[in-house]
Amino acid sequence: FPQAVIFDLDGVLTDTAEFHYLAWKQLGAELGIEVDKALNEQLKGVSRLQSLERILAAAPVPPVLTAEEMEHLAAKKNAHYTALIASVTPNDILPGIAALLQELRAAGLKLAVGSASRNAPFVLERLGLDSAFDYVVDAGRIQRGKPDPETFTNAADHLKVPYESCIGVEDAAAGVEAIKRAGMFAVGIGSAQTLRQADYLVTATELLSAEHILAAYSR
Ligand code: B16
Ligand code: MG
Repeated sequence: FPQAVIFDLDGVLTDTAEFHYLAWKQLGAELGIEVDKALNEQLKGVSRLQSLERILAAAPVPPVLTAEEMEHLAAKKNAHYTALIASVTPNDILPGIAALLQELRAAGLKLAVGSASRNAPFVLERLGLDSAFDYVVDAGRIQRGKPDPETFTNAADHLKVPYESCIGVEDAAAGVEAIKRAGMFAVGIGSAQTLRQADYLVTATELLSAEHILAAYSR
């Protein structure tokens, strides 16, 4: 029986994935680089600096920047992003998530957030979910972001749960890969095309239920 469920934040608990997209799009426009949906798919779950590297690499003539210039651009994107998330409220918790958290708790499972976002504590607070989890991964302390498994193994280590007894929930290809490399059961939210490695897949959060997830895990 599983003992813990580790949730991604952006795109799983709430749709801040859209805000990340808009913020990168805005930064891209300032740099003359088109950030479209396909490029954005490559940024999901990926850290701020790595996302910036991928955007710059997509430029017709990729600019060569110093570490300082990179930091400056990343800070600019974050300013766009924090302006957008200031308006998040508990109404922005994605459909089905609040009920799912309650069901999993009732089933005795530990709950954690495994987000690559340094803004995760603020977003959780805005959502009114700051006390809903036993542990929130501090992205600032993770050495290697998704698709490296560290985000998920860090949560499991803190919860003192073996990796094979953990379930990870993700909307990003990099995130599902991280869960699988951690040796955990992967629940994907999205299309089978993007999330090929998921052990159990739904197309939207409202289709998630503790009963279905636990049944899929035990199969
Ligand atoms: P920040 P997740 C990830 O969060 C986002 O999917 C990704 O788009 C973002 O670049 C990354 O967090 C870093 O976020 O700039 O706020 O530190 O999906 O792992 O919850
Ligand atoms: Mg995500």
